[in-house]
Amino acid sequence: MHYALTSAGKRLRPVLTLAVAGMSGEQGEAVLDLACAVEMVHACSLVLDDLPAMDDAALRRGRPTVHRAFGEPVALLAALALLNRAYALVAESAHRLSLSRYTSEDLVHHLAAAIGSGGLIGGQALDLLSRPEEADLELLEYIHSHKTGALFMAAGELGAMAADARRRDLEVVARFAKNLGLAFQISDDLLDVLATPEQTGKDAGQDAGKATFVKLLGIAGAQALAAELLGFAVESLAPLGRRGEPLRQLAAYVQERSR
Ligand code: GRG
Repeated sequence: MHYALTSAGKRLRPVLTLAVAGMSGEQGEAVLDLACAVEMVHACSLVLDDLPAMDDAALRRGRPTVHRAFGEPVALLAALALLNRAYALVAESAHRLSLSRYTSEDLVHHLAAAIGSGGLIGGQALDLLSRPEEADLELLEYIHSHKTGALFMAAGELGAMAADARRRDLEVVARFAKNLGLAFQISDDLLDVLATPEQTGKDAGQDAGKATFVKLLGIAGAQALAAELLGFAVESLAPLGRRGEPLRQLAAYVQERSR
């Protein structure tokens, strides 16, 4: 668990949680714990994704994947333990925040919905089961907005809930995070063909047998779609005014990232 969680990841999802909560001045320990829970879910998903039964990856965050370092049984158990710790941490931190608009159950339920068959797990299942030659843009968007986008959305929404945000602000954050997550996945597809393992910390060409935005649209087309989605993400922040500035900076980071 420690190896999976403390390796050199970018922490983009928990940073999103902290940035959204911070927009409303909520920056205490409970929000930090909530952000850690989001990163635990992400780390769990990476451990599972890397297993021989899925991507069979050797390298992650610049070092051997968890199953290569500790064996498959330990990798599976570490992933499950991270997931369970994440739920417990969300429940505990939501309780400590004593919110007026949301209950602790709301936050746990929200995370569970984002991870389950209508979220990460559903997206991953469709990714594994669909034949790459059959995939069109609609299917690819569905897969990635679930497999990757759902956790970005949950990260943003949990941050908004932690700040007791009004429904309207919650919806703005959800729209922003949805577009950011999909753009992030497209940039991931681009880095898979354009970047080296030294840059990304993972094997290059990992997506070779899969349908990707780069295969469907070409490099320039994928870059254009990512830029368009980031444009939508930034536009959707208009109702937040200057408060949305940290989120604009996150969108700029995704536009420029090289790892
Ligand atoms: C039970 C949580 C859970 C998941 C099961 C395995 C699975 C279902 C889903 C896989 C989801 C997945 C790994 C999607 C890929 C998302 C993606 C682009 C990961 C890379 O994220 P970065 O670049 O990684 O933010 P770092 O290492 O920087 O954190």
